[in-house]
Amino acid sequence: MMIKNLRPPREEDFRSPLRSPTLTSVIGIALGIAFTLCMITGLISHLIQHPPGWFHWPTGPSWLYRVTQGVHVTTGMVSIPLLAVKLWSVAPKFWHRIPIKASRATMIALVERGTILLLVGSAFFEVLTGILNVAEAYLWPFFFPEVHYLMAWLLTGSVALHVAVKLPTVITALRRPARTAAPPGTTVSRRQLLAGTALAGVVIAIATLGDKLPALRGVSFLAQRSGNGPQGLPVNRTAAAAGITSAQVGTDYRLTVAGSRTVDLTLPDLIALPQRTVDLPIACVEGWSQLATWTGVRLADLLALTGDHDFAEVRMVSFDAGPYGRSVVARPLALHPDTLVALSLNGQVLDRDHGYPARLIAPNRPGSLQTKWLTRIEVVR
Ligand SMILES: Nc1nc2c(c(=O)[nH]1)N[C@H]1C(S)=C(S)[C@@H](COP(=O)(O)O)O[C@H]1N2
Ligand SMILES: [Mo]
Repeated sequence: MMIKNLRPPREEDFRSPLRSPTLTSVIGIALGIAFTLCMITGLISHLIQHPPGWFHWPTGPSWLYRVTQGVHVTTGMVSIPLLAVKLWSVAPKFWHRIPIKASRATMIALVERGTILLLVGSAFFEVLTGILNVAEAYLWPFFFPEVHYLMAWLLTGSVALHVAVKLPTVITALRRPARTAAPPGTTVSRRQLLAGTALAGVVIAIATLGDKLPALRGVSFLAQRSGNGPQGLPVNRTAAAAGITSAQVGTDYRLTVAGSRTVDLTLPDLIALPQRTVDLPIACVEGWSQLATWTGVRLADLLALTGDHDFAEVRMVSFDAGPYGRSVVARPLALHPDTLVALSLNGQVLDRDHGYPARLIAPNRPGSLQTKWLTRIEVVR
């Protein structure tokens, strides 16, 4: 008896009459839309951070990246309940035994099972690493963005193949007249199951998006990062974590602007230059974003000190030797009037955790490229 109960489940063990090709199709389409939006916005974020020669990200509107990255993280989160219900709806198939014979049918069945394994595996990997990244739990030995990006292509390929194979099934299933009542043997109708899944998706979307919409901030439990940090702005990496020393940012501080001419500027030098104040968001790749008021020197004004006008791009170098200690600013953004070397935030001298004495802030740019603790700016011709 015990032994019998311990055997792995069989296809026939799954009895819920709620499972149907129609349910699987409807949820599958929703999941397909969520994954597509997530992939496109993820690809945009990747291209901005690792731009190939042909790619040009516009300098505005300043909130565009905030929106694309918000869509990326939200669609990723919303895909969790969709993925769960989708897998539940086809669960019996995973326990279907393939009769192993030296036949074409066996071959095809095994290949299909293999591609499904890739599909489910890569989907789980992407969603899981995404969630853990949003929670800032780096539990893995690899550099998250690279692996998340590569697996996204595996997932995209698996999804494309899956859609191509299943399209006829989906079309047939959706042509069937809708069954509204609860099927015999259950009290839940398919419509209720779908409504429940949709509700879960909406709750998660609100919980994720809330840090961008002040009215929702109080209920956004998945957006824990909002509001922490000095000067009313979250901190991604603190000065202590980045190993910034008091000597580096004390009275001996110099900002070197290097080009045909090289100038070393003290903090009082920077303060004496014309100041500009702009409202720009920090939009972290991890999903949180927040508007703030920044005051500082236009990057274009600093670059003018070098006498170089035909430069291709500009390199921002931080005291921080970590992965986000350097960034490249393309020429159009470097010359944009709102691109600042900021010295103050929300009316106060920049907190050390926000990049004191000087940090980059530019419109429509991922937070990861808004380099803090600047020590050197290099013109690249
Ligand atoms: N030097 C340096 N600059 C950095 C980082 C970093 O780790 N080192 N983190 C970046 C990231 S990922 C974000 S989201 C923003 C956050 O800025 P804040 O901490 O001032 O809010 O700073 C960016 N600038
Ligand atoms: Mo970030």
